[in-house]
Order: sequence, then C-alpha cells, then structure tokens
Amino acid sequence: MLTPRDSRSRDCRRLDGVWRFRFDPGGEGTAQGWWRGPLPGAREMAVPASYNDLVTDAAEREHVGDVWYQRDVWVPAAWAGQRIVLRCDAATHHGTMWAGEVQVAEHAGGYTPFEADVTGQARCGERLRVTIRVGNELTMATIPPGTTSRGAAGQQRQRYFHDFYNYAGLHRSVWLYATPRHYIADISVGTGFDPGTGTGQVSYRLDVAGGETTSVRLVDAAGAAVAQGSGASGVLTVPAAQPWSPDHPYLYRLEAAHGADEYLLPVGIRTVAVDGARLLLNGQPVRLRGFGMHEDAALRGKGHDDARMVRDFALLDWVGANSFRTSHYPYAEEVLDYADRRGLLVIDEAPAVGLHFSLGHMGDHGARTFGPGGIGAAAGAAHLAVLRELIARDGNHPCVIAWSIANEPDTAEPAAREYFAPLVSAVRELDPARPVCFANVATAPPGADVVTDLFDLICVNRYYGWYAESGDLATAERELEAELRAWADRGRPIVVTEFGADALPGLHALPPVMWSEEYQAALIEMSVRVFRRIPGIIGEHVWNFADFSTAQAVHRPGGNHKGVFTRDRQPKAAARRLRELWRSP
Ligand code: BDP
Repeated sequence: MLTPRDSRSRDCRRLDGVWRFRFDPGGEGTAQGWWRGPLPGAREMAVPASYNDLVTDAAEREHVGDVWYQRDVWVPAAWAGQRIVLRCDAATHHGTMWAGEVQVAEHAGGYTPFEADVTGQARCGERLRVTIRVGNELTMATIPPGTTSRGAAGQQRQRYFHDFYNYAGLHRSVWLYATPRHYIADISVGTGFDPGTGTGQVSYRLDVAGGETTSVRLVDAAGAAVAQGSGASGVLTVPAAQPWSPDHPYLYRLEAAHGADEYLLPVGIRTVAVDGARLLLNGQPVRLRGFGMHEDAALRGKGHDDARMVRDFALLDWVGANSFRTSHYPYAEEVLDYADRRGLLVIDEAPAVGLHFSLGHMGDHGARTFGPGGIGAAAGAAHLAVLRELIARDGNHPCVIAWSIANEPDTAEPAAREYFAPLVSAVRELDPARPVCFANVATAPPGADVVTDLFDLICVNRYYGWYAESGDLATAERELEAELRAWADRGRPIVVTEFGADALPGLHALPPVMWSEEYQAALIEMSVRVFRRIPGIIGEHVWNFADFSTAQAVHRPGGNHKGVFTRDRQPKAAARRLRELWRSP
C-alpha cells in the first residue's frame, strides 16, 4: 500500500489536530448511529495521540471498548474530477470509518493503515464529516491477544500478555488525499547489486487503475535520470550504482507515471542475504548494534511524534547504533522513511507479541498457549493478515533487512510448529528477498524450541543476570556463553534481540546492585564481552532504548526501566558505556 506523498498529480492533507471525541463504555454509539450527525456529548481529543494519558479519570484511562473520533474537513474545490481517498494510518486496535453517513472502511490490526475511496461521498468545495470508531479490545482472535473480564464494580477489565501498556486511539495521521481518476494503486520494487561490477538493478511492478500508458524513470540524488522503462513492470539496470548502506544511505527516486498520475518513491539499491553464519549487506558481512525500541512517550503514549523521532535518531547516532527492531509492532511509516534516509538497519516486527500464556509475571504457571481456547485458527488468520499488511506497507524500504514475525511466542509447545510453519511459508512467498526471523524466549532454549530451524536468523532474547541468576553477573556470564554457544552450533547468524536490566535513573551503587545504573551498565558490558567471543553472533540489540509504560504491576515501578535512556530521552550510565563500546573501533 502506497504511503500518501505529494507529487505533480497528488495533493495530500493530514487531518491532524483536535477532533471531537467520546468514550462509549456501553457500546451505544453503534446502535444510535453516532456517525449520522455531530457526535453527541462530544469533548475534544488530540490526533495523533493515545487518549489514555490525556485524561484524568482512571476508568477512562483503562477504558475497554469503543471510542469515537469525529471532525469536519473542507474538501478543496480544486479537487473536482479527482479520485478522493480517506486514509487512517493507525487505529489501535480496530477501526471503522465513515465519510458522512456512509461506512467506508473497517479494519482489524492496530499498527497498519487502511483507506477508502470516498469520491462518492466527498463534495468538492464543501465540508465532509469524518467519523472513526476505534476499539481497543483484545481477544483470542486478535493480534496481539488478550482477554477481558468484569471488575467488582462491573467495569470491563483487560488482560494481555505483553509487557507494554495497551495504548489506544488514533496513533498516526488521518489523511484526505486526491489523485487522478486513473491512478497508480501500488508499486513494489526489488533491488540487486553486483559488488564486482558495481551494477545495480531495480525491478518494479505497478498496480494501476484505468487504461493509460505507464512509464518509470529512476533519478539519482541530484535529479539526473539514470534509467527508464515503460510498462507496468520491468527491470532497470543502473551502471556504477551507489549502493545503500548505513555509511552511505544513498537514495534514488523512482518516478512512476500512469497517465496523468505520478508517484515518487525513494529507492535504495542494496542486497541482503544470509550466508552460513553471516548476514551480508551488499555482499559484505554486517554486524548489528542497536536496540529493541518502543513507540512510547509521556502524554502522547504511542502517538507518532516527529520531535520524538528526531531525538531518538539523534540518540541512536550519538550512542553508535546502526540498527533497531520495531519491537513489538510495525512503527509509523515516517520512522521507516527516516531510517531509509539515515541508514539505520531495521528488523521489522509484526504485532504478534504475548503468544505465551505462561511467561513470568504476565502469564499463568503451566498455561498452554496454542490450541483450543487459546491461539488457534482465528489468531492464525489475524496473524497472516497483519503479516500481509506489514509486507505490503514496508516492502519497498531499503532499511528493512528482515521480517520478525513474532516476539517470544511459546515455541517450546509442540503445537507452535504447526502454527508457525504456514506463516513462515507465507512470508517467504510474499517477500522472497528478505530473511525471516522471530525473537525466541528464554523458556525455549536449544533442545526445547521446536521452530527455529524454519527461520533464516536465530534471534534470542536473554536476561542472564536479571531474570536468571539475578545479581550474579559471574554466573550469568558463564550461562549466557554456554547457551549462545549451543545456538551457534546451528551455523546460522545469531542476533541477541534482547538483553538488559532495569535501572532507576539516579539510583547508584558501588559495588553495582540490581536496579542501579551501574548494574545495568555492568550487565550490558558483560553480555557484549560474551557476544564478541562467539563467532556467529552478528547482532546485539539492548532491551530497551528508552524506559516505557507498561500495565500496572508490582514488578513495574512506573513502567519498564530497561531503557538505557530515560523516558524523556536522557542517557543513563549504560548509554554512556555503550557509546564507548560501540564507537571505539
Ligand atoms: C521480554 C519481552 C519484552 C519485555 C522484556 C522485559 O520481549 O517485551 O519488556 O522481556 O521483561 O520478555 O523487560
């Protein structure tokens, strides 16, 4: 799905701002048709933002069910004769959209966009009422999963199995945009690069609507055409290509034309491949240094914020990171565009988190995950749908070097294999060019895990020195090394996608003890030392980049404090130590 971009033929308007808003705890809005007129009893709410931390009432913060957003928008008179599209970048977790009185779209999945042709509803030069109902309920048929129950006061309560707060609302922009009636519906590109000759290749395929002639031109960063083609698909050859890499994130632009419509797509020419225990970018081995992150900040919650994004990337650069994982859901497209421009390598993750019902504080001891009453066919179908949408949305980004299809599912359960095998095949079919992985959990070490052989990369989340061998870094070091060596025997590249410790900012201890800044720094340093002793470990992603909000729990004082930066993006001692480790040769 193409991200909205202005061009000679396209005009895109973000509908960000303050919308009319209403909680709907009783679910009356649907029965009463609240989209039919001005939202009754409305207050106001910022978009994009999670609503949870903008309210002052506990029941509203923890609301389970629908909320309604509404605003009017002037449809420009100049759009007469154009195709008009209403698009929502993210409604977490379900969205239903009306243009005037007409329901135009319905979508499940909180982190991928949906849109509808509203040419029939939008009158040029007049106002259009846009209403979006957003539901946050998680069930055994949603990704991520969750359950609801009733509290003593009769209120709905939500339980989920992932360790970040279930923020909800319109988290990203809503758009109204216009294209010509005959238009480019989608573009997919693939790239090749021969390091020997320096020749690059860009294969392209356009989906178009309406009979017109189609052509493409590839231009370099200075705007000079380097290749062109005609027809809806083909392969462009680029002699003396400038490959995209973290050191040189060079972007070409594919200028696609179909009749009067034009779409401008940034393209980075690069290859990614797994060769034995190496991960190759443009034929060269690459090592990943970085973080699992979250879209999370005070007040806005998971609402996309360019200011936060710019600060986060400045800190990634400062600390010497070259990569991150979009733990545990697809991030805003603005983030991937920025990563393309800044040369960050991204493991792009589906929102399949919490598929482990017996994990630690979040689960129930001994509970089964896969099977009747749990994760089965319905969740599998939702999971496949989000993978399709993820790949359709992000497949053109050079920054995306791998698909992570889940975080910490219970892959020690035999039924996990039956669940994951078809998903892995589907992802390979949708994108044969990128490695596929998932983040393995500590309860499924080698010998217990039943799925890792299906994947290209071995990604493991390990907490030796924190959840295991708490406070004893010497024993933790031995156990971490022993387990990683067992994984390394499989001869595949290994990325440690999580390791770390909570540190309360300002808590100091000599000698280091748990929860202090010094202990966090020491644990990270110990882990990095182990990684460097084991060939085959090609990536280290600290958990987490910054402190983040979680569900309320006795082990989460004001959230999860495994950030090496505070929630307001200032460095703890571990960030300074990492900077030395990552920036020294
Ligand atoms: C892992 C999860 C991550 C958690 C982290 C932790 O993948 O989402 O936040 O551990 O416990 O289980 O801090």
